[in-house]
Amino acid sequence: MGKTIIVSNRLPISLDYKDGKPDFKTSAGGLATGLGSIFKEANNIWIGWPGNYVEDPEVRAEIYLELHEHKMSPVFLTQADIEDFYEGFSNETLWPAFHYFTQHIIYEKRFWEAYVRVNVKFCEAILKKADPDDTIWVHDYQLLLLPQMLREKLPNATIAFFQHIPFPSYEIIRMLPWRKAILEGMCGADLIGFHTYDDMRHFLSSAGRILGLSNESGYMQADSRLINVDAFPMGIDYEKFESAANSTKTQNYVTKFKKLLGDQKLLLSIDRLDYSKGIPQRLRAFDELLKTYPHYHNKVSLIMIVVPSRDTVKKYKELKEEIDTLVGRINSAYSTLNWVPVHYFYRAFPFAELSAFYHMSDIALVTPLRDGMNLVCKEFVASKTDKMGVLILSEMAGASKELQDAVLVNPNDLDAVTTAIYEALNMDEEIQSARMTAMQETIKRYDIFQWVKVFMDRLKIVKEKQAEFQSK
Ligand code: GDG
Repeated sequence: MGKTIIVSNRLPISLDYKDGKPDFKTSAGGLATGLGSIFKEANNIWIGWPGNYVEDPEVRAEIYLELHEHKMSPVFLTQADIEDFYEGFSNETLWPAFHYFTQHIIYEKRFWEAYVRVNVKFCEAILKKADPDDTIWVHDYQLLLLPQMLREKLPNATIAFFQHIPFPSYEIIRMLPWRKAILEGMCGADLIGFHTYDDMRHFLSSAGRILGLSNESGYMQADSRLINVDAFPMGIDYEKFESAANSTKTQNYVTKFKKLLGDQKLLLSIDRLDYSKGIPQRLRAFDELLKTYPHYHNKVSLIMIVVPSRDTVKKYKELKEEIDTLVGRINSAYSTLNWVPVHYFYRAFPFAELSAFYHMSDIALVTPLRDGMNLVCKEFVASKTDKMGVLILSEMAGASKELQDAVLVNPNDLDAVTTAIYEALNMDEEIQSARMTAMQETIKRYDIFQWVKVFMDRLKIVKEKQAEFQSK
């Protein structure tokens, strides 16, 4: 059996410089944790971009050697790659298209050419490491062309693809001038995974209408190859969030934060800066709550963490300004000397503090306009070890399909979100506990390790079916 190669645009590290020397921090993200169980085994490796532009060839060589020690292999991007492939086609064409923000899509030939060029760059980097019988698991929308590029060079390899963001309706896909190449690129994989059944159906519909590939129970036949398409809703490292919530470190933060905040109900909002997350809409609903129910002044606060992301892209800069303005307006209208309605942080927090925020908050307000899955809501539920608390969740998040015991809302319906907050603030403790327990059972059962296992097991089954099919 060959080795497994994980491929994603970003390696699970952040690269910094200490006294002019490259310095890495391994990322503790969900994907890194889940796949850690694979890529750290045997000869397996992870291939991706370290996340920064590195000009000096000597520094690149140093980074290469250092990462090699950690079973990672870097793909270096030029400034033009970063601008046109990453910020351009990935984040200004595909991201808005796949999240249904058609008004934000930029159609730019230069971006597309860079996207092809960087997918080729990844393919070449993989070919240097791959053997013909390896398993290659490609992740996400930055690398949609890669499965087919790999298939041409390694016809017998086992190639899988998982998309972390939504896959939109055919009506959106057909808008993209490069729709055929994109779908053909994905179809180089043996197994194509999405978070939800709807994403899967949208993909199958586009593959049928644009490539003429019909399917039977999620199996498509392209040339002499069978391709399986299915939904694999991603989980979290449940145990990590549960045990952190009960740890002394988190509890110390909880005590400290509660003392600072005083006796009030806490709403929590955590996202990367992104227009798909519905942050301004959420602030407007909170504003409406304070306007409609003045008895909550001094009694309820919103803790809003916005993690800096893509802030070199114009749309994101504008969004940041809109959020700053809205928070300023709410706080200036309602603050008193001992109460601030919105505690707003434009930065990431260390894990123990994040765990404390999850554990101590009464309500998590997770209202994206679109989200592939959304892990924040699952992390909140896992951290509520006393089973008290309410999750308000957008119907547009992939997670809503599993978490039917959340208070589900349409994030575009301001009144509905305001009412949901009001109901959550007044929810009976027994009901809170019952709903939280049900959600915890779901998330605990299907955690990140189970997700990886189910996906890899399916990949094996697909290869067996293919062998059977080809021998007929
Ligand atoms: C994409 C898809 C899909 C947040 N603030 C802090 C912090 N975080 C961590 C959370 C969580 C992660 O960031 C965010 O994950 P999400 O899933 O919510 O969102 P995206 O980044 O948009 O992820 C999404 C996901 O891929 C996986 O497939 O669910 O739909 O868009 O894990 O904990 N971590 C720390 N400090 C913070 O302040 N340490």
